[in-house]
Amino acid sequence: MSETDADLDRFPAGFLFGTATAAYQVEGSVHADGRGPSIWDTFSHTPGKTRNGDTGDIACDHFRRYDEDLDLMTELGVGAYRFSVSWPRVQPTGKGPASTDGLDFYRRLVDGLHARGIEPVVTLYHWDLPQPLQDAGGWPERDTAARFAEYAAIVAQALGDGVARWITVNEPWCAAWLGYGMGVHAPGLTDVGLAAAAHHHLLLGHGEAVAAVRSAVPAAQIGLSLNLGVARPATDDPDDVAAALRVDGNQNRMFLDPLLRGSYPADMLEHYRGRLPGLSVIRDGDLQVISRPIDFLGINFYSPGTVADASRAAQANAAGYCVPDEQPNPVSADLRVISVTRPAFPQTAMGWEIEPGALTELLTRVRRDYGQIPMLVTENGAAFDDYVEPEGTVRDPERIRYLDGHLRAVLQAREAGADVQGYFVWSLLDNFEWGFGYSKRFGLVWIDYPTGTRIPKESFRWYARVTQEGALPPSGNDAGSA
Ligand code: IFM
Repeated sequence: MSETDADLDRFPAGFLFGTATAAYQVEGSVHADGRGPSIWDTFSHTPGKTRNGDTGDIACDHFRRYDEDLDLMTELGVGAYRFSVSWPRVQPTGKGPASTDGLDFYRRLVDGLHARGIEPVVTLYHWDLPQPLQDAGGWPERDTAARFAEYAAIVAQALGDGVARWITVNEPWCAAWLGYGMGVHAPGLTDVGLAAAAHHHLLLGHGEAVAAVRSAVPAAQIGLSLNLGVARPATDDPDDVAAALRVDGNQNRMFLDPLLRGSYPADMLEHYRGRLPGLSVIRDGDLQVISRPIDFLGINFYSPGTVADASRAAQANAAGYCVPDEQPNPVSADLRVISVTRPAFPQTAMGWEIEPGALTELLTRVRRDYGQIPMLVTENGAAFDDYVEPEGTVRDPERIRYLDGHLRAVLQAREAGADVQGYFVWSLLDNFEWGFGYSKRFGLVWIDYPTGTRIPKESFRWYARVTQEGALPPSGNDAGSA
């Protein structure tokens, strides 16, 4: 092995290894202490919306078993735990005074983390909008951004003495486009114009929350987590190249440009003109709010994508791609694109292609196009069809290989000049995977849902070794042997 290879197994001192969860996916106890309903309670209780009708009512019971989960984190050796605060636990109706009981849960969590030497990283919004705010129109309404800023101020004042790193919004693309455009996430609407308006107000809410958190916690490090994509054209035909550019606009540039340059990309403004209310909701001064300085950019990454122009399914097929039979969703139809997959690439249980090098590509692209900004990979991980062996263990070599590959990709990106300062495995626990219910397992820890029993998987032991040594096993070693 060359010296360079050896260097690329090791992370610098201070690199933040973490793991992540989100409130609705793990907490359960949805009626405890006066918690109000969120759009995900409503959506998951609507017949046909989630796999097997699964809901987050009990989830991993983390609300009651958090102490046990904190002990698992100690064993895992992580320096940080990223969790989200449930808005309807703090403000049951989405406005008005805070629930002290609701906040107390997060206080206990923060204190428990500090007692174990683990840094809390708080996400303020991971999709559980209080239902009354949706009843008033939800994210397509400007007022929701103002309500979010109020809520952010409440949480920052309550937890600010114990939390130094804040993420305003998680994956606003999902909240806007899956929730209001494709209808596969709460609140389940299929209207591209509403999705575009929600997109803008989620970014506006982010900007307002940055100011709210900064004023309550002046020394805070504040950012947001974007699920950016790597959108490649299926062929070099100009129509496919243009299709990939439209997807890049929707997934990447419509976020990065307003946040880091203070303007929306012209091609996307043009594309969404006429989809109402759409981006007509932008008002003077909004872009200044959205582009308020942030301290880091959180990037969630799982898989790259390949797209073709909607008129070119036959050509993509002839070029060797797997082309889906089903009708494109409303957002892709509006963008006039189809997503295709490459048969040669392995996939996770979500059907997502595994290509770790795409993460390096993404991180270095952000650095190249938007300048030097500290980055954290705030989510990366994979679902596989895990099972418990008769002797009670869970062997998950594919997950170990996936994590190993993506951690190496982070090192490669750092080597290429991207300032990546940390990495969070999604997820600590198997949990409620939104529309897929409990059918998909992303955890380092197996959850036996009927009993709540936790079983650390082999990937847990593997990641514990990485966090302890600050290094990956030398490349060439079987990444699957934990
Ligand atoms: O489970 C989700 C998480 O809530 C947001 N990012 C992607 C994960 C896997 O789909």
